[in-house]
Amino acid sequence: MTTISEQQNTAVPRQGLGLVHTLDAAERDALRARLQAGPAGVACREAVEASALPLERIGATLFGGDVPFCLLRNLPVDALAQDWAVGPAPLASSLLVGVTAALGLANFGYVEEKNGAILQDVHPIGGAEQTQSNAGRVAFHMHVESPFLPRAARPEVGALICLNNDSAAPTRIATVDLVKRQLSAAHLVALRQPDFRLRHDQSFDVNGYTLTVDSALLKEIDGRDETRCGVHVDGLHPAAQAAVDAWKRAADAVALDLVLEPGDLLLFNNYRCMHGRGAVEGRRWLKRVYSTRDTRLLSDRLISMWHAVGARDIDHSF
Ligand SMILES: O=C(O)CCC(=O)C(=O)O
Ligand SMILES: [Fe+2]
Repeated sequence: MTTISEQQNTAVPRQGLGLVHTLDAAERDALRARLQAGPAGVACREAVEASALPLERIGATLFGGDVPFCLLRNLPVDALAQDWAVGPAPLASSLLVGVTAALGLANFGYVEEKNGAILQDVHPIGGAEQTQSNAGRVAFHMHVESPFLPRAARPEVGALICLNNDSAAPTRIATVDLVKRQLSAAHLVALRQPDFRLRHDQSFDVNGYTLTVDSALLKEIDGRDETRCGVHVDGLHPAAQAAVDAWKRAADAVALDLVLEPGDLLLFNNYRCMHGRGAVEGRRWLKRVYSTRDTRLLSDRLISMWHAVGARDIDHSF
């Protein structure tokens, strides 16, 4: 028989919210007016800088906070008609560009993913229902963006803005710190060894090749642990496989479910958080951008994965 205190001790903790900031109606309308007044680019950044968004706190949370993700709510996004289809969404696009620029981030796409698209539409796509990708409908397991690429080629920050979520599918998020706390010391030691094989994401067109890399899944960088655990990863021996299985189970167990609503913008540190998505049953449309402060591999706002894996002057060990 278990006592109540034992039950509490074994209960799985849930990821707490990082910074949440909601604009009031007047602040939202003022930001909309500023975004609509100017053309794209610099004007978006200036509109965001002039808004009521607490940019310093957002930056401090993303780059140095204990819970490095932020939910910004009630932002002015494009109103959709009843029979909307995915298409241009100038307000949502301006917000992604403006907020990331105001945080000192550079946006980029990959040459080999979605034809180099920088602002990407995230929605279910016919034929991809069963895939582990943001075009799928089945639950998308916890992952980081582009885990198979070296850190300098991975997004530092992922940004997702919601235009529609009729399906009420949750975006799931968990920090490395909280996932770590669920694991045994032996599993954590195992995750720090280069005993894991990561394979390229399905969203990349690798010209028929299979790109793999062997790496640790957990590493301390600048005093904080980071992960590069993705969906497509195998342990190279049974103890490594047991450790990654435990890691994925823990990430699933502690993840916070955020049902984004139109006007919600989620920003997360992609080195220090994992994210995923529940199953999608109805309509849904987010816009996404990858951002980074590390622009060494960027050329004309693009990273080529072939260039990244061949680059001599970056760390390829993690
Ligand atoms: O659709 C979501 O909520 C998240 C999907 C995702 O993981 C992504 O687009 O990177
Ligand atoms: Fe993702």
